[in-house]
Amino acid sequence: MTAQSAGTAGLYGPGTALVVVDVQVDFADPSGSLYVPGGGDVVPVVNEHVAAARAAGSPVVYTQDWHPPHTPHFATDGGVWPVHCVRDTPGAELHPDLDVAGPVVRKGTGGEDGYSAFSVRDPVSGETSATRLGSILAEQDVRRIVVVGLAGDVCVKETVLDGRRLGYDVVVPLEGTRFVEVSPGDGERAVQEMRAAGADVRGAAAL
Ligand code: VGL
Ligand code: ZN
Repeated sequence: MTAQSAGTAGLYGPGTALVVVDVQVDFADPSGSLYVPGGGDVVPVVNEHVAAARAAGSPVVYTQDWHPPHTPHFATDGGVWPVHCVRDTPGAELHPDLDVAGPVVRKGTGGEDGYSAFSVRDPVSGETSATRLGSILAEQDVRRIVVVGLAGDVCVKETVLDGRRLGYDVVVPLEGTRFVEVSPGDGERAVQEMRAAGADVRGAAAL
């Protein structure tokens, strides 16, 4: 293994899935409306994980933040985030260089907050509902997930915490994520929270 290559050795096999979170133009491209610093750098790393997962027979599942033009998720409608990943717009597309080799689970489609890949939450009523991810993983007898993508301190973190709550073993290779750090220290705190929840967080955070 060279210094640049992803730490994929021994990571994948039947029973383990790769979950690629929100590698989308608005997060990964510097022109994106919610750019995660260095976000585009994860694309070649994630592609290495996709190749390793496929070679070892691991399912690969992608998520896509997919918001209506108006949602309480957006600051313009009372929420906290700049408008991003509006359905059917270029910013919502998966990164053009990402290797897509599995189902894409869209989240937030009904105006909910869709932080975790497993569940969405109505920001008004607080009601949560499951995405398709859990059933896709169950169909393939997945017990362990490797989570990469954007942003490490938002949707990756919530996916990891939800995965642990649901009883999955969870591995987070930090080379495959970047942090948006709305507040300084969010990245480091996210790493601590994921570890405290029992996730196997590997490598060094790009912070
Ligand atoms: C995300 C903020 C708002 C993410 C999604 O994918 O990390 N962050 N919506
Ligand atoms: Zn969003």
